Amino acid sequence: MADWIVVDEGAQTVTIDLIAGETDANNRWNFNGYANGEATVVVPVGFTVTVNFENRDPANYHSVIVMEPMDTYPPTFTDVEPTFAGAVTSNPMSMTDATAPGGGTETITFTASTAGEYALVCLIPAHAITGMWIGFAVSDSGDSGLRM
Ligand SMILES: [Cu+2]
Repeated sequence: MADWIVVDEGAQTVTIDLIAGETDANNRWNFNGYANGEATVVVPVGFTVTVNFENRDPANYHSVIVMEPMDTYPPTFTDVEPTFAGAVTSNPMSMTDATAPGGGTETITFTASTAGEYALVCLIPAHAITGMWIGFAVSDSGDSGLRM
C-alpha cells in the first residue's frame, strides 16, 4: 500500500495525498511520480474519497479531475465533467488560475459511487497528452491501494 493512500474501512473513507510534480519524472508533469497511466489508485465502491491535492512543481499550474479514461488525450479540453460530483479541482483548465505551483493546495471530496475504471487527469493544456494522467479504479471487490 502506498503510504499516500489511507483507507478507513470502518468509516468508509479514503484519503489520498496527491502531489503534482513530486518528482521530476515526465518534466514534473506527474502525480506522486507517476505518469502515462503507469499506476492506478484503487478505492472501494461507495467510499467517500478526499483528495488533498498539492502542486510542488516550481513552475507550472496543475489540476486534477476524475474522468472517463481515453485512449488518447486531447491537447486541450473544452468541457469535461467529473465522473463523480465534486471530483475536480477549481479552474482546472487555466494555466494561471488552477492549483498554483510552488506548493499550492486544494482539497476535493466526492463519493466513489459507481465501480469502474477511470482516470486522474490534469486538464491544463498539453499536460494530459504528454502523460499527466494515472488510473483511478473504483472496485466492487473491496480492493484498495495502488495498482501497478
Ligand atoms: Cu498538469
